[in-house]
Amino acid sequence: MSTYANVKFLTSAASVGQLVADTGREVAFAGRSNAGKSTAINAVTGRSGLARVSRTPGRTQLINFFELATDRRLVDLPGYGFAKVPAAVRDRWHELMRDYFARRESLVGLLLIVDARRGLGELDRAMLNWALGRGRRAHVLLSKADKLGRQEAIRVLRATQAECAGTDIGAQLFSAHGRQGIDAARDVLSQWLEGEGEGAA
Ligand SMILES: Nc1nc2c(ncn2[C@@H]2O[C@H](COP(=O)(O)OP(=O)(O)OP(=O)(O)O)[C@@H](O)[C@H]2O)c(=O)[nH]1
Ligand SMILES: [Mg+2]
Repeated sequence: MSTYANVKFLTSAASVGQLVADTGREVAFAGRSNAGKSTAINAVTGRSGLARVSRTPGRTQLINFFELATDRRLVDLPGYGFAKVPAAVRDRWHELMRDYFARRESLVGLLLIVDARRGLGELDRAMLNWALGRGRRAHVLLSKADKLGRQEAIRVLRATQAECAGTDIGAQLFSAHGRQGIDAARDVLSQWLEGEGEGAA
């Protein structure tokens, strides 16, 4: 299994003009503000200080690129759904996301981070539908699973899987703090980044 030993921060983009060259393959981590996207990137790469973790929701307003190997990237997207963000900031966010998703050829999959205590929300469903509509892979990490009891965690997992039934969207429990589901998430990433079952990139 890859340990992503050579992962490094590449750049932050505030506009589509600043995106890194659209070559190879990349996987984007998306989700509500504070869902645990940056923490998940740190957990799967095994590099605790790589992506910035914040207690203040909505802090990451840039698209951050991390290089795992030549032409293989992880992308930390700014979170959505944070009510206290000013309308102008939200509008800019929408524009940036729309442009990124519309034109990004190297984007092979969406890892959707959903706080297990909340479950899938309307904007999460919109993201999943977008990914499927454009022929991208998608997988849900039900994050912060350590905050739930076992029964409740399993209930949320089953409900999420039921919602995704009939698609090839996977869902799993995940906890960076509890070290749960990290290897499973890595397996998904490496399958997508290696392009298993698809033509070579
Ligand atoms: N208990 C618990 N807390 C977590 C876990 N993962 C993340 N958190 C906490 O959730 C908060 C938000 O984590 P981030 O990784 O910054 O979330 P984010 O989705 O990147 O947030 P934005 O970039 O602001 O959208 C932090 O206080 C983390 O410590 C987890 O597995 N368990
Ligand atoms: Mg973040």
